[in-house]
Amino acid sequence: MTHVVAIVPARDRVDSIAATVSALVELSAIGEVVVVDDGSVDGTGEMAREAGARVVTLERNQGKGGAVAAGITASGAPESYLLLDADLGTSASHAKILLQPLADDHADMTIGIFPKSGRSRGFGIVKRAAERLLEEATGRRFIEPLSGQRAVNGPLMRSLELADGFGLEVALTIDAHVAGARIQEIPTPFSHQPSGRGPRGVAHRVRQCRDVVRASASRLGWRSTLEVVVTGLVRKRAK
Ligand SMILES: Nc1nc2c(ncn2[C@@H]2O[C@H](COP(=O)(O)OP(=O)(O)OP(=O)(O)O)[C@@H](O)[C@H]2O)c(=O)[nH]1
Ligand SMILES: [Mg+2]
Repeated sequence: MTHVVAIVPARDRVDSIAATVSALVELSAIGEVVVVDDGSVDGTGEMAREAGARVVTLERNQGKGGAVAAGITASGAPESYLLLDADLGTSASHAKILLQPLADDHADMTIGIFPKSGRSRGFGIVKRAAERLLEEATGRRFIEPLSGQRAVNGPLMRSLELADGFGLEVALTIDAHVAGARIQEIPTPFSHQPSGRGPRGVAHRVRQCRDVVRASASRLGWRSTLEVVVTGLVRKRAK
């Protein structure tokens, strides 16, 4: 049996963390569930612990990338990692789908695609920018460039320097591609709690955009990054 550690970065997710962790601890493929409580003030850490996770507590908020990096540092050297968002709830049980291609040695990283109906309902701007940046960096079109639901080969993961905040996913894909990794996107029946188009959702997208641009700029250069983002905003994606 391969040794798999699931890492769940969480900030103020007391509403969903227990269901997410409970679903993951039930999966025999997962050896340990590590929740990185990133400066939560709502009791997320306690809920996660009660549900069966090992909790790594960050006193001050470090952002998603820093939290995942802390989870990896605290997790020894597993054969594979699962990265999963805290708001998956009971649907986290589908995480095993992401592991199969790694177990079969068909992929080094898998990315979970949400069903169409369950995808984030934002404005699509950050997603389109991320899609274009990944296309520039890898020559491939990704369906869910920002998906945080991933299985990653252990040695590959430990060889990469993770980007800060919400730049994590785009940077992971670019860096894994540069390292020659086999990357597969897989349809999964996950569901989550999209932040939508309200003030919370807009604030989330602004932070996400900033972090994606920073992570890309440090890999592709500022000039290419800004060119790609600006043309992506102006031009509709060619079908
Ligand atoms: N470590 C850490 N994780 C965070 C932070 N903010 C959000 N997260 C986690 O990142 C994951 C994704 O956040 P969500 O708010 O679900 O974002 P999303 O699903 O990409 O976007 P929406 O569809 O707009 O909600 C969840 O596990 C959050 O708990 C943060 O500041 N630090
Ligand atoms: Mg979410």
